[in-house]
Amino acid sequence: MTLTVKAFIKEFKSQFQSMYAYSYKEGSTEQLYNALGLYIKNYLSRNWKETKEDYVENSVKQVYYFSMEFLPGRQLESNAYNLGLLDTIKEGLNEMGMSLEELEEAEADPALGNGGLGRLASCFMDSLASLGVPGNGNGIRYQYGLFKQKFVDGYQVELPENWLRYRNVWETRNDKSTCMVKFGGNVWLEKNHLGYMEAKYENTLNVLAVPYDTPMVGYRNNVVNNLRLWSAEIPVEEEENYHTLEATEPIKEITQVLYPDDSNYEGRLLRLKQEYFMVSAGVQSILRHYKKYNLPRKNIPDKVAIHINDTHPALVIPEMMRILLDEEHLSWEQAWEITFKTCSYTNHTILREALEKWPIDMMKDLLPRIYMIIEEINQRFVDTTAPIYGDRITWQTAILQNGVVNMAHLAVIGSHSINGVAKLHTEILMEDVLKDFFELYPERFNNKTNGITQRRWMHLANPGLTRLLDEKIGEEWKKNPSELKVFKGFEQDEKTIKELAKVKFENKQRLADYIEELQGIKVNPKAIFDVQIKRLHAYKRQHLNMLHILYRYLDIKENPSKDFVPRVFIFGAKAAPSYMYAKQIIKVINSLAELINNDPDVGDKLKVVFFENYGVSLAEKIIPAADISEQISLASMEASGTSNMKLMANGALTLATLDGANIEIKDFVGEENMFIFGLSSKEVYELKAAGNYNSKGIYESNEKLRHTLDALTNDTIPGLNGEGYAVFDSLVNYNDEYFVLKDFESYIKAQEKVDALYRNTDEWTRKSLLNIASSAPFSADYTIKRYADDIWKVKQHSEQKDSVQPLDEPLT
Ligand code: 26V
Repeated sequence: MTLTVKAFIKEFKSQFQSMYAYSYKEGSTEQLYNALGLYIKNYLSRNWKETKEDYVENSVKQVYYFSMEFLPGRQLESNAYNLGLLDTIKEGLNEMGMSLEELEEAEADPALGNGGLGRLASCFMDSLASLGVPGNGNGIRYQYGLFKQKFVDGYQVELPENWLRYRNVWETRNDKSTCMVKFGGNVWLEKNHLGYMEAKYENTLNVLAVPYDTPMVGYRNNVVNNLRLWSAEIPVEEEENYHTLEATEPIKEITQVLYPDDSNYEGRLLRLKQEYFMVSAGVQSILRHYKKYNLPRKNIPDKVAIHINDTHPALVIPEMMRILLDEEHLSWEQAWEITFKTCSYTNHTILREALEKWPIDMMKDLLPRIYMIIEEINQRFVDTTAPIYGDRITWQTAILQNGVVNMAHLAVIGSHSINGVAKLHTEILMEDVLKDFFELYPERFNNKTNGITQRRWMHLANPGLTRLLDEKIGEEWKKNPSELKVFKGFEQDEKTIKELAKVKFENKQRLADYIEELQGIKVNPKAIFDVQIKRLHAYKRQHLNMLHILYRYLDIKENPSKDFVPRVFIFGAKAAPSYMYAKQIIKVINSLAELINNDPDVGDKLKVVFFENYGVSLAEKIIPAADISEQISLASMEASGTSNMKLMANGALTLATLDGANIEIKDFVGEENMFIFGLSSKEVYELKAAGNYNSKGIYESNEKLRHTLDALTNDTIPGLNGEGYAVFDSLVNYNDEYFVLKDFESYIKAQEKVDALYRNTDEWTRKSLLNIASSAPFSADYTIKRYADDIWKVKQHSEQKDSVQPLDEPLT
């Protein structure tokens, strides 16, 4: 049944009135937004209920995606869109004198993740529902999301992100499905009267896990899956023991705040508590739900797939063992077979300092029973591996090593599938990071290149482009992204090229207006919009970008009559609060921006915009307006990248090293339609192995580079307090860990090619068109299809009229 505008207006008014007891005309933007959100939630509730019932009635296999992070972005527009209500609602609101855009700004953007890993989880949730795959998310309902970033004198300052302040209309608290999670205390095994070994506990800290469920709406297919986020509370029956606010702290803090450091592992007790809390509640709730299927326990892997998103939820493995052993009284062998067949693991980073290793003593104290089980998993692993493969490899792959629990090893040993997130990354796992495991279990390793949801990142973020595509190639691409390739046929069509250029220009104009409104910087929409948006990290090399800007600035100053192609450099990046070097890079970029943007000699030739508080909502504004996508990590370091895919799909040309998924972008769009520079991953490995890298030598021998680097320390950039020296020192005196200086020259050359091509607008736009038309393989729908088929063995349950088609050149 389709909703008419008239019916919508009537129902919306009554929704508002029932919530606030006055007319919508008196409502604040927040109230109107809340009413609209709840209206949409009511509208979808029937599908939500029926989807759940359908899964149980048909005993279908379900996936549970366990992730410490989700970055869903705002949900009002995307839910309305997926339900097919967007146009009706927009029209209805207009008739009532409001606009959707205005109400949408009142929605909090839940920053329950750090970056790529969390956003990937949310793209996957969207694709699962849209493909009709029975799939659920399992995570934490952090009361405070990733910090809000402000710049004060160019320095990053962190503020709390209280995203729940005005309530969250999308969630449903589900008191019926709470679980108890136990920490600490003493535990021992005792034979009970039936002769089973039973685990006995004393003096534990008992924490109530309360689930908040959020609907994950499929694209026009009546499917609504579930995202379950857990919140920690005091158990009702223990309330009398918690007399003071202070006493409640150890419980409340568990789900209070997201850890903001995604690049440097620290063995913090609270983080381990968070991980176990989420895992234990999730596994308990799955096994409880499984009972509804009335099947023997040995069939669990036929009906349940649990995915471990990075090692953070790897305690799923011992937790599942614990329940099957202690509560279901299975034998070790039976429990292990079930657990192993149920679990699969994705690795998202090769950064050694980000790999989780928990001190054994900490694990023992906090999770005594879990530690006992890990010890046994480790012992059995050692006992079976050593006789066949020898001591060296066994020692290197053991879970317990040098007083720590190696979580990646636990995840690999307990999972039937291990995957990386781009071709190169998976190769690096097999040849380097997890090399020994690849020798033990080659059959477990596979690649699943990341993807993005076109619904959010094209259809909704870029309506101009979407209209153009609909007009040129029909609407089929929206259900079946591989149809995007039809757009290639318009490569030589002058009219289409002009129209595409116009779409981009309008997007840039809109972003330019926004920049002026937000930061007071006037940028020329005809300039190249050059975008680098991602977490700030030395390996991602925002400072290489900065050096090029500085180089260009000096060039403008020294050659005032030279003809420059105007450029606007756009950054969005948060640095982990404790990551000093990353924060120093932010400060240098901000001070450099201040200098450049206010220098009358520069004018339109160069501008630098560093957005505060980068996140999903900002990305939606920036990406459609980008001309250049900066993907300049040191080759081998970036597991995949996903902003590269979003930018490409919106017609930006990629300026990249051959790292992560940039390699696949090259394979699909062709080298001639992007700008590649720098060392290859192989060269990086060789250079590291040779051990003779000498950044100071490069500094001394390259005049251009020396001139640029010297500007960091000779007062060219006002307002710095040693940050220029810090960057200079790390690059010149501490031998430049990420080979920035080594790649500098070839980066500058690539940037010159960018300028040259941009002078030829049609040629540029033609390449832009080819990028859009080649972006289909990076649809998360395809990625999810491959996870579902190869790893989880789950089917697209709901009848799909337009199920995902195989690609011409499938990614493997
Ligand atoms: C690591 C840690 C370390 C312990 C403390 C908290 C914390 C939080 C997050 C992380 C995850 C870092 C891994 C990550 O985000 N990897 C990114 O994953 C993207 C999706 O696969 C991929 O595109 C990026 O290349 C990769 O850097």
